[in-house]
Amino acid sequence: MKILEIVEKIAVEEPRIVSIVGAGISKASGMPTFRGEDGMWNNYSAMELATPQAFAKDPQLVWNWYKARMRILLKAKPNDAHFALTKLEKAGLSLGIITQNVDGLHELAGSKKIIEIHGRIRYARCTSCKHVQRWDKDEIVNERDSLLYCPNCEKSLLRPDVVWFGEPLDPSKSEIALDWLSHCNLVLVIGTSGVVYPVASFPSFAKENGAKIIEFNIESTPLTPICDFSVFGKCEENLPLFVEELIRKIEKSKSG
Ligand code: BV8
Repeated sequence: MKILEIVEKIAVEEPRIVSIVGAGISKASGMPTFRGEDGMWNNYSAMELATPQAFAKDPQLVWNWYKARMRILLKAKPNDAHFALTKLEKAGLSLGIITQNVDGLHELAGSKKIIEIHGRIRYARCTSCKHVQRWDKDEIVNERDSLLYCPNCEKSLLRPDVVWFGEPLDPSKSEIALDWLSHCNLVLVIGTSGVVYPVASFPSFAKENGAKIIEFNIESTPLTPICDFSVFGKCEENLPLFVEELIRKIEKSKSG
């Protein structure tokens, strides 16, 4: 179905939109996805590396993975899909973005209402005390096979400030996310394989609260069956068109 037809059919007068975002939105910015053909790293899978067990066993291997990702991220820029969500927010139509991505590209695109539900790669936190700091500096990122230690308690290892598999989400972030999902009337599910929980359960939670769901992905996912519409193709191409048509429709209905 064409984007224009979807905008006509969703028939949401005062859109209160929540965007649930995954690695696919940052693909066009050069960031590798987790499960795509580029999702592997040195023959390891993210599932093996993004865990507390992997870090306990070989912190250097895990830090080398994050440094490899950061070297790509330092050259990455937000793409048209990120900017489309910023436009949605500026038009007053977005309750917020719930992103599984840790790359910080939504903030760089100018979005303000963001929940980084799986954390943020540009920060490192101490494994013992409460110290948190940025680490995305060239001298750190390019120094291979070196670990980061806490300058505050001076003994413990720093770890990436992200949520690994088997770790709980930040309850305060989950609470805000569920509040948004209870009050929204339209969810955009963008560039996510819909396999990582609990975020993969968020679209159906919103649907139970009466929201319509639109998926933007290059292929169908386990979430496709619960979506009211699926826009197949690159989100960096389709999402800007959708946002433009939606804003145009609302402005037209306001001007009578
Ligand atoms: C939790 C941060 C409970 C790190 C990430 C056994 C033991 C323990 C837990 C579990 C278990 N079995 C299941 C679980 C739960 C587990 C889980 O869901 N596992 C799955 C895989 C089976 N979840 C957890 O562990 C979560 N915590 O459950 O805690 C708990 C409670 C109390 C006490 C203790 C524990 C925590 C999950 C968070 C993991 N951290 N990231 C880092 O980034 O380094 S997840 C990681 O995957 C990223 O955040 C990533 O975003 C996320 C999901 O992947 P996607 O974003 O969807 O990316 P993916 O590559 O998969 O897909 C890309 C999509 O884009 C594709 O669909 C593709 O078609 C599409 N695409 C590509 N290009 C484009 C495009 N679409 C549009 N346009 C394009 N151009």
